Amino acid sequence: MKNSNLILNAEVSRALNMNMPVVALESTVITHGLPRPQNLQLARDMEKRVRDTGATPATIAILDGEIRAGLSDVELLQLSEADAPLKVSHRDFATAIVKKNSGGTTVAATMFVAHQAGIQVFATGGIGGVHKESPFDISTDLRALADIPTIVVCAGAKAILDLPATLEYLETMGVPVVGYQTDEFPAFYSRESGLKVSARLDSPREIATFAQTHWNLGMHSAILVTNPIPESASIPVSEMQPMIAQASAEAMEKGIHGQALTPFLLGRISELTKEKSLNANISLLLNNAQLAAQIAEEFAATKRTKLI
Ligand code: PSU
Ligand code: MN
Repeated sequence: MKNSNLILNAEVSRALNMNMPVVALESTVITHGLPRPQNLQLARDMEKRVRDTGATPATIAILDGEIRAGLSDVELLQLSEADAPLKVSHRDFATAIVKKNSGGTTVAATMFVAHQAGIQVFATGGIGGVHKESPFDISTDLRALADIPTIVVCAGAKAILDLPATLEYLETMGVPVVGYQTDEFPAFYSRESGLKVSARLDSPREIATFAQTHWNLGMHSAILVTNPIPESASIPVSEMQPMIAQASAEAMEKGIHGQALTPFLLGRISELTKEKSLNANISLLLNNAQLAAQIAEEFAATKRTKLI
């Protein structure tokens, strides 16, 4: 392990040593993405979904200045109830460590830790991207996708972002955007966006083979796997659009920018759509945890075959 600040729990460490499937899970969704008490329930349910699908969950977070991969139930509780937790992306690790803070790791930060821990597959809800409010507000998630060789399973990106610009950035950086059983880039709450993925793949095995092929060529980027929200929980774009426009206008009016912008927009949208968006969010997160566990199993199987 390259990072002496990184602590793996025993279960994750054992699974990795045995080449068993492991799925990294992010924690900004726990600290900044969902309200209490749904955040703790979701964290537990995502871990359970990963286990039920046959893989070991490794929730990644910072606890009292320590970078952790794999949390106990008590530690999940501690994180979900932390007082003013940090939202930790690449630039914030050293801050959290020297100040001994606790925080949730963003998609970018979770990829960074997962890669150092030797975990290839990661499940999240939605990635950050290029914001509409300011063309210079580009999430570190996009740079991490360009640089860190992991398989990131998400439900696309929310229409609070400039989705065409986000896809252009990913194309420039050479990041494959895979549609799982779809040709269209999903827009988080909605299955449709009118935008195309770069490759459609229909099974977890094909995705594992695709990732091996990409990396065997010498590529170093992530593979972004986009998994549309289950039909029953999805909300049409036309229904979301007015709420997104309102949240965006309020953010500009209040001068909200930087790290606070994404949590503000997400919070306002969930207030405006009430229970519906919360249920959609939970449904897609569990769906992504399951697909990530299936991909991790296929990926681990290819690694075990090579060792024989
Ligand atoms: N998108 C969502 N829900 C989230 C986030 C993004 O639909 O909770 C979180 C993720 O942790 C993501 C982060 O990595 O917000 C991006 O923040 P920023 O735009 O400040 O980079
Ligand atoms: Mn930003």
